[in-house]
Amino acid sequence: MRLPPASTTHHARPLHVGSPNPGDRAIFDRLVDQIFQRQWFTNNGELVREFEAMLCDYLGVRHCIPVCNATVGLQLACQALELTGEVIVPAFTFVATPHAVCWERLTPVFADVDATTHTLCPASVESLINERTSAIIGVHVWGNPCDTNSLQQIAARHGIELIYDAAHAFACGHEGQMVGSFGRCEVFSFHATKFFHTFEGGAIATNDDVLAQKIRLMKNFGFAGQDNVIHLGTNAKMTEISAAMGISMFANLQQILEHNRRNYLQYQSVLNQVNGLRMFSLDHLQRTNWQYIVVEVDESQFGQSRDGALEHLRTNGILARRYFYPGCHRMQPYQSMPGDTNSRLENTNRLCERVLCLPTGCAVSADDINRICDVLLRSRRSQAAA
Ligand code: T4K
Repeated sequence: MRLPPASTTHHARPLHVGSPNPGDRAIFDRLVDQIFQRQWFTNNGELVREFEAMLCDYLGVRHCIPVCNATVGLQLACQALELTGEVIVPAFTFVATPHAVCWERLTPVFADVDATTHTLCPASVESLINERTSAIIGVHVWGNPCDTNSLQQIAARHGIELIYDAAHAFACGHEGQMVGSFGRCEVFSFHATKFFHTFEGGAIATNDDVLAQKIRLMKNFGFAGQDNVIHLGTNAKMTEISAAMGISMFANLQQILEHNRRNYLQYQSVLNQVNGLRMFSLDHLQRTNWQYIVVEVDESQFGQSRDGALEHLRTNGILARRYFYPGCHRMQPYQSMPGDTNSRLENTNRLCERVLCLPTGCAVSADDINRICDVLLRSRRSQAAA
């Protein structure tokens, strides 16, 4: 058994959304010793190369280039594809998605998401395409793959690029394919809060050799060899210590998946019986990492608002989150941009008002889930005094 045991009930211990999943500590320690023996800490070291080979093998993709984080990975993808003008993105995502676009001096244009899948609505995307549009960035939110077929058809029809923010979607897949090989490239996040992590980190997956070569140059200042800079570049390299964590995560991957799945099914068995709560469904997916417990709260039926429930949970030491409130379009600098984005983002706005993410991952035990569900149900106004 490589995973440390999940806690038993301990009411004083706060329960977070985003508690890191553990890598295999013995493997990690051994790799750290090697790093110190070699005195090689970064710049495409042995562990980064080994980690990349493991990623490619696991995902069945030709290239999966480790980078320092997904935000910079998305920026590199925008640069490498030489995007211009407008890029269509969802507003129901972590703000890193439009920020990466904006940082590259491109204009993010927000499309609505589908009310059920929470991913980009193809019809909304197509209605926003014009002569300035150079790309679509889909987000596989909660590890649920976008409607890749429809988006691919739209991109082809209009001659624009299609890339994916796959920050949530490591170990997920559909259409018989792992996430990693859809679109021109896909960008994973290996942030500490993700299903699979390297403390901070990310990777750009692609089957396009030419694009991969360009991204490799660009992530290392454009160096083609010592003293030979042949391209504009930045510093987006992953360190050896992060790669060591990633390699050690592979040893636990299957057990983390199983733990997450058990947690999901336990939550589902309770919460889907409750009037006014609807859990985002993962169990129909071909492959998922079960990393997100997402509940939509319908105040009129549940008898408490989403924010009231959140506050009640917090008071009881349960740190749930309302991702992605208030929606990227209501954050700066996007809120101040011209145009009436709000009226076309009906589903986004509804989700931003209703979604609550509950703690899961290896740090969360069956006892914890009983307690979290109990506290959530007691947040209902009629129950508050009970
Ligand atoms: N695209 C999407 C769709 C994303 O969700 C993200 C990242 C990105 C792109 C960008 O990827 P990176 O550039 O980060 O690789 C957190 C994460 O910082 C962020 O990576 C993640 N999405 C986002 C959804 O969540 P915050 O602002 O909520 O972080 P924070 O500090 O409030 O932590 C979240 C929870 O995790 C807290 O309950 C505490 C817990 N936590 C956090 C850390 C860092 C731990 O228990 N241990 C830890 O070490 O953004």
